[in-house]
Amino acid sequence: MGRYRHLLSVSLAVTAFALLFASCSAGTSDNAGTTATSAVTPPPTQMLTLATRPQKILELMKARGEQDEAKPSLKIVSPGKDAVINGSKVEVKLDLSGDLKGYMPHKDPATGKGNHIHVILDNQPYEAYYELGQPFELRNVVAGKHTLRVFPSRPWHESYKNDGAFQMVTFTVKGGGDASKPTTTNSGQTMANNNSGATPPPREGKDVSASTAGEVDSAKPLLTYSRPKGEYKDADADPIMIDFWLTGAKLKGDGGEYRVRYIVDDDDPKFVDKWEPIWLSGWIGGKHTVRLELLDKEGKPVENGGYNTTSREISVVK
Ligand SMILES: [Cu+2]
Repeated sequence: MGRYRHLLSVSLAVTAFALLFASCSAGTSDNAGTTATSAVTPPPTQMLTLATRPQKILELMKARGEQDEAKPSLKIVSPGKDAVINGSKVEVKLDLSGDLKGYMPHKDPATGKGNHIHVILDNQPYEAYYELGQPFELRNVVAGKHTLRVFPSRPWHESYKNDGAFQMVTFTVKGGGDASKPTTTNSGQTMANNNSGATPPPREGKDVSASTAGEVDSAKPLLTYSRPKGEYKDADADPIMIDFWLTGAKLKGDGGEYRVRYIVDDDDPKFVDKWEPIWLSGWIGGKHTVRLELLDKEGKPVENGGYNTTSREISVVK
């Protein structure tokens, strides 16, 4: 009882302080307050600059011990290579091995963060898969040929880039893909609630958008877009990391001849010549497009099933 009273008095004090502070600042900066909230202010121009690896991540790395030197190796147990799956639900089962140095996917319930696997159906944005002990369900997968790409990732979504970390498989969905159509709209958008009152599925999974595989040749150079993705808020939006996976191609700065070109919004193209994440700062609030492309030594896009040029829309909330 005493503890609750203490908490109550603390929260009252915090509230009182906040109110006091709010009224003070409103009283002393009338002009600043009104202009800043104007909805018709023209958007400021965005000037992105390369940033160093954020201090916050350096500290996380330190706290993780040797984990960032791990060489996690993945195996796609299911779906099998060229498997034919009846029905719209595809169970992804992975086997993690290799020199893990303590690396283990798991979501910390307290922070909602942790090591995880990036799971990519066709060329859709990745889904995060945390608990490998049970399968990850790709739901509402439409009939046709599909690709699945997976690779291990850190809590801040930077991928492991060692040999064996990346795996890809092609499979086919038959029949059931169309039966699940009522849960998706014509455009492939997933309806908000497709469980018709049933309890939500206990497994990790995702109602995926409608897509089929590109004509990808896994023996050819392949760029797999990973980050950025989704929404970035406040401190997480400055800087924002660009990260990707590369197979069958070595970049110029790593002794090869390929380049990765990135274009943000309508900015001039920029290049990544070493296969490592980069961080960009200077984002303004709103929606942005990030496009990654794999280029050959002549500077021409390398074609591989359409996957080597990928654009994603992200949103920055500030
Ligand atoms: Cu991630």
